[in-house]
Amino acid sequence: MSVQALPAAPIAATPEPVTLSAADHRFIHRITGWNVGIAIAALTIGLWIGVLQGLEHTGLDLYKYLAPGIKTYYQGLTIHGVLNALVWTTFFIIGFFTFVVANSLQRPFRYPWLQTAALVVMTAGLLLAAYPLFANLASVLYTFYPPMLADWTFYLGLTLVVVGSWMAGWGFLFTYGAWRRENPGVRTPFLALGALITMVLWQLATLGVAAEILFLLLPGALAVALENAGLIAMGSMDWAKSADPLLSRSLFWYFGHPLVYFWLLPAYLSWYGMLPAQTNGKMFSEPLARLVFWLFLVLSVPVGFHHQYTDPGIPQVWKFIHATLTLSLAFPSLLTAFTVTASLEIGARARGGKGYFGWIRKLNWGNPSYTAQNLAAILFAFGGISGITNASYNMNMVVHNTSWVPGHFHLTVGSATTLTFFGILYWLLPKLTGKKLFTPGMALAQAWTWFFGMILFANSYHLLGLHYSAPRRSALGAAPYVLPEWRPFLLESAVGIALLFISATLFFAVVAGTVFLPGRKLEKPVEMPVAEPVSKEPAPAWLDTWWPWLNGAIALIILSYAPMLFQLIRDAQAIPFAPRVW
Ligand code: HAS
Repeated sequence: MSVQALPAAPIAATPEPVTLSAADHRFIHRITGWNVGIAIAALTIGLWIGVLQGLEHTGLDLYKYLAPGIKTYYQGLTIHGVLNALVWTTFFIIGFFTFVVANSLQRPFRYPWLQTAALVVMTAGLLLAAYPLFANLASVLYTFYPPMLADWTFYLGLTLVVVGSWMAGWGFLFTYGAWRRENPGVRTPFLALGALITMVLWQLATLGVAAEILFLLLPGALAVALENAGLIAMGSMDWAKSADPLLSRSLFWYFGHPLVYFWLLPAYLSWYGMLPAQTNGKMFSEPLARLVFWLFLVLSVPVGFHHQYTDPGIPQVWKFIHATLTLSLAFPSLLTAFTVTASLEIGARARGGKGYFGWIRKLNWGNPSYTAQNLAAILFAFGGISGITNASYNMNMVVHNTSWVPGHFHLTVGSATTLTFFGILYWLLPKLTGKKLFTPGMALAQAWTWFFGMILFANSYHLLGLHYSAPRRSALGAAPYVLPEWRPFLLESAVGIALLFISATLFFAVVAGTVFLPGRKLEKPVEMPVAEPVSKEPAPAWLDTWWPWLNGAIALIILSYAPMLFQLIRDAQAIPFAPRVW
């Protein structure tokens, strides 16, 4: 038989591209809306307690009048940290990415039930964790270091929030897989790619905290609960009621530092891929933006020991390796600083901006969504400087466990992330509700008051920590060691807190007015801002290929963690959990 006569091999047909129907849009809006709504509700409580927290430091303890349910300073601090740092961020990011992934790929979710189930599991977890927080059964701070032990519902609740977020991420990845089959050879849109990389980073990062909770903390908490309920004999599960604090802390910080990039990358996604479009700009370099996200995937995890420079039991060489990797992790952020600024400059010059710096005035400062995000980026430049200071071993010895650290993270997660998320909401809420923003002027005032409030607050905390070693996580209002020299800084922080309180009130007024006030229908629909790249050339294929980056990330994690974790597990010394002291 000749070759020509052979029957033709069946060619795998490329599935027809699918687009979003009106019903798909409604579904995406619903899931996004619920996630974002829950995030804002958590933030409302978290910010209110934050204000009381800050005022306590200045000697003004208003807890008993304004939050009588909160029994101790540490209960307040735990609720503030968990709701703001863990709940507000995670729910907002899942909601935002739900919107971004579907709209960027222009494709409905492959398994919509998975996105719904993710929301249900996350919400159930949040409710379960909220109970011990408010009942004062889990005042262990958001880092929950043993030997402190919270009620089992706290750990199980947090686990469910994480598992739910994994399910949302799997849903994004299945959808991406389907899109990829329908669009062979096409570059993944930048916004979808950035969101997917962030979710894969989250999967890698959360393995540490999952191991800590499932193997070290939850069994102990369950043992205590079962004994107290008389369901098992006293002492029958003593093996579970202890853990090695150093191993626990190491697993926590394996997760704890990439966690901060899980908070940051959605902001970067918006600064790179959306913000330029809001000021007539273009993406200065799309390939570079992709490279930055891949670098974060590779470098974000193997740095956790920089939170443990003062921990005995971690040999210096591992601290040195993690310090070096941390400083290289600043590189993609420095790239971001220059390229995002260049993208915005393109816009400002298109709007008539002139001169070396004069163009800055022509940026879209009248738009609250734009302004909030640009102010967030400016604050992050300072948060980045204090981060690099923290990462430098000898400087860390000066500032570790002082108020410098809350100064740092209020400029990062409290500003770069949170103020950017506010800015995103100022276009996303009108998009979801079909109603005008209530009101652009109020939203602008919100962004500026947050900006100045955070400058004062973070500056005073940084200086108190640097000059006077004022401790973090301490009820300074009741502390006998507060020196008169601290007073001006505490006063400065109080002015900052007052501005932040005004800002938070304005934020909630904008949200409530937009969502609940009747009428106010948009004349024309809001579109998701998408910045066009300057160059029409597609990004190189190696910047749209997962395996080298994912393998690199896993290899680096193994090299930088496996030997030390092996040693920590081998030498583990179980210390009994402490009785509850709060
Ligand atoms: Fe951090 C502690 C090191 C970034 C959050 N960090 C914390 C804690 C939190 C936190 C919550 O090495 C406390 C944890 C606890 O409870 O104990 N951090 C760093 C380093 C970076 C860094 C090196 N941190 C972040 C981000 C966070 C965050 C981001 C949240 C979102 N951090 C540390 C260390 C500790 C630490 C130690 C432990 C301290 C201790 O001893 O306990 C870097 O990623 C920072 C790099 C950033 C830059 C800035 C680039 C600037 C940009 C803005 C550009 C501006 C524009 C505007 C575009 C180099 C991108 C242009 C303006 C126009 C007008 C056009």
